[in-house]
Amino acid sequence: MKSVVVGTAGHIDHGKTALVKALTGIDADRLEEEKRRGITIDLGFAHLDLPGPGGELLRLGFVDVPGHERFVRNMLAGVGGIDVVLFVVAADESIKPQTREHFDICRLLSVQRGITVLTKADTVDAETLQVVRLEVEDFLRGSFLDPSTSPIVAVSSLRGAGIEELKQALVSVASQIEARDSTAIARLPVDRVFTMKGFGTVVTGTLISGTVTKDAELEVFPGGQRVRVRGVQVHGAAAERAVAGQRTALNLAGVSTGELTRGMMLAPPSLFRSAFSIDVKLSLLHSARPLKDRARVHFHAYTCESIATVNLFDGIKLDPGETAYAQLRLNVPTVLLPGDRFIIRQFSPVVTIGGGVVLDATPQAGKAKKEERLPFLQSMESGSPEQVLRARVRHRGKSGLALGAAVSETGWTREKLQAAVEVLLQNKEIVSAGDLLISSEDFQTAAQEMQLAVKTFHDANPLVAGIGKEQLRERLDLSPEAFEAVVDDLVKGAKLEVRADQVRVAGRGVVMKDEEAESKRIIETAFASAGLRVPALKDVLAGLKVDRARAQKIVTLLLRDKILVKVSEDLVFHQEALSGLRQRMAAEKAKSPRMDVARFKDLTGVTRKYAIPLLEYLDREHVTRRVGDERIVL
Ligand SMILES: Nc1nc2c(ncn2[C@@H]2O[C@H](COP(=O)(O)OP(=O)(O)O)[C@@H](O)[C@H]2O)c(=O)[nH]1
Ligand SMILES: [Mg+2]
Repeated sequence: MKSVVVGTAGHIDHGKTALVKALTGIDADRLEEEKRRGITIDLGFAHLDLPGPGGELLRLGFVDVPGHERFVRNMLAGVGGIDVVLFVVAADESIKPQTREHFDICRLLSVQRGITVLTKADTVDAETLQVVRLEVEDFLRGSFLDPSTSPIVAVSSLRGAGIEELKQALVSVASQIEARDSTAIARLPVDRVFTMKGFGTVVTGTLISGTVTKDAELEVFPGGQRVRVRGVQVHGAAAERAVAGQRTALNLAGVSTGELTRGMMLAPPSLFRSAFSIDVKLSLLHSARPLKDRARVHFHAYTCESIATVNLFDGIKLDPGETAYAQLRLNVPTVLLPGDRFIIRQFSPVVTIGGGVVLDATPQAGKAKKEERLPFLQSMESGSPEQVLRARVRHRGKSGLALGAAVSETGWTREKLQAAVEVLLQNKEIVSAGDLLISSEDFQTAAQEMQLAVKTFHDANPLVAGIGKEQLRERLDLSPEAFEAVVDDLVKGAKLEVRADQVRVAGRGVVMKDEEAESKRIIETAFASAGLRVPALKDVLAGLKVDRARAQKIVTLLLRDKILVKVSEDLVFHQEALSGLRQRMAAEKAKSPRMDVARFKDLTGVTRKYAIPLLEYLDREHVTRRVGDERIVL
C-alpha cells in the first residue's frame, strides 16, 4: 500500500474545495465560518483509497488549501508536505493572481508531480474551454507541469463530468511518485492542535518521513517537551502506525494543547536541535523586486513560519530571477534538514518573492568565512552521501564529527550514515576515533602538532620527564576522544610514550647535565644513608653545585618518581627508609599492636620532633590508627 499526499492549489473560488468533494465525498471546509461564508480559510482534509495499476491500494490524503490572498500563509502550512498538486484553474476565469502565486510556491517547493484541472467546465462553451486550455498550456510550458508530461483534465465538479478521468490520472501520477522514506527518521510538522473528548491532546500533520508507532516517545521542537503517542489515526481510522506520506493524527500524553501550536515539529527524542540560523540556496522570482543583503522577509517551511533576515554570502543584493547562497537568521528556531524546501515572502506588502533549499541547518558559529563556506555548501547541494559526509567531517576540523551530530545534521538513519562511513574509512579519507570521525588530513595535522608540542615541551623543560596529558590536550585544543586517538596512533607508531599520564618523545628520559646528575646522586645518597634521622632538605641543597631553582626541580623529580617521600612540610625521607620502617612496624605488631610515642622512639631511635610526623604519616598510610594517645598497629 502506497500513501501519497495530494494538495490543491489555485485562485479563490476556482472550485478547489468542490473538486475535493467531488473526488472524495468529503467537504474539507470544516470550520463554521468557512461553511457560512462559502470560502476556505484554513487547511481542510479528505482522503480516498483507489486501486493502483497493479491492483494494490493507493491511499490518497488530500490537503485542501485556501485560495484567498489573505490566507496564503495557511496555504503554505499545507503545501509543504504534499507529493502531488491538483493545480486548479477555473475555465470561466482562467489564470488569476493566486493561480500564479500558488504555482510559484509549488515550483519553489519542488513539488514532484501534478495534474492541472480546468474546473467549472460546465460554465463555458467548448470554444472558450479550448482557449483557456491553450492559455494554461502556455503558462505551464517548461515547468514541472509541462503539458507534454503532466495531464490537463477538464471537469465539472457539480455534474461529475471528467471526475473519473481525473481519478485515473491521479492513479497514474501517484503510482509514479517516489514514496517517501518510511525508514528515515520520523518528522511530523504539526498543522493542527485540538482536544478531543475522551482522548485529550491531538495533533495532526503530514508525516514527511519515517514511521510513528503507538507508544513511541517523541520530542516536540522547539519546546523540547517529551510526549508519548497514546494513539495513532491515519485517514480518520485508528492504526498501529503512521508511515511517511500519510495524513496523521496523534493522540499525545505528557503535553497540553496550550503547549503546542501549528509550526512545531515532532521527531524522536534527543536527535535534533532547533536552530536559529540556516544556510540555504535562495532563488528570487522574476516578479520580485531586488532583495537587499540583510533584508527582512517572512519565512515558511512546512507548517512553521518566522521572520528571517537574509544574509547574502556574496554581493549586496539578489536580482529578480537570480539564485545565491545565503544564511537566514530566524526569529523562531526550527528543526530543518538539508534538502528541506522553504518559501520567502516580502516583509510588506506580503507577497511571495522566492524560496529555495536548505543546505545546512546547523551552521557552526564562527565558521561564516566565505572562502570556507562556499565550497562546503556546494558539496551539500550536489554531493553524494559520501561527499556530503566527507565535507561535514572536514568542516569540523581536528575536533572531528560525532556520529550523533552527523545524524542530527543530515537526518540520515544510522544505516545510511554507516554505509557512507565505511566507504570513507576504506578510502582512508577519514579516521574513526571512538564516536568521532576525523578527516585523515586533520588527523595527520593534529599528530604533527602533537609531536611538535611534546618536543617543544622537552626543550623548555629538560628536567621534567614529559608533558601532562591534559596540559597537552588543552595546548592542542583537541576534544578528549580526538586527543586519545592521536596519542594512541603516535604511541603505536613508536613516536611517543605515555607514562603515568605524561606524554614524552619515545625513548626519551630526563636529560641531565653532568652537574645535575651529580647533584641528584648527592641528594639521593644523603637521604638514603640517613635512614630515619634525615638532614634538613635546605642544608642538603645548599651544598650542591647547581643553583636553587634547578636543585628544586631535581627534588621535584625525585618526589615524583617516589624515590623521596614528603612526610611533612619540612621532612623528606628516602623511600627505602620508610619501607624499612613499615616492615619493623609489622614485626612489632606480633609482639603487641599497641604503640605509644615512647615505644616508637625506642624502636626507631628518633627524637620527638621526627616521631610525631612519622606516626601521623603512618596513620595516613593506614599502617597505624590513632586511639587516644596511643596507636594500634594495623
Ligand atoms: N458550475 C460549477 N460550479 C462550481 C464548480 N466547482 C465549484 N463550483 C462553485 O464555485 C464556487 C467556489 O467553489 P469552491 O470549491 O469553494 O472554490 P475554492 O475557493 O477554490 O475552494 C462554489 O459556489 C461552487 O459551488 C463546477 O465544476 N461547476
Ligand atoms: Mg476552498
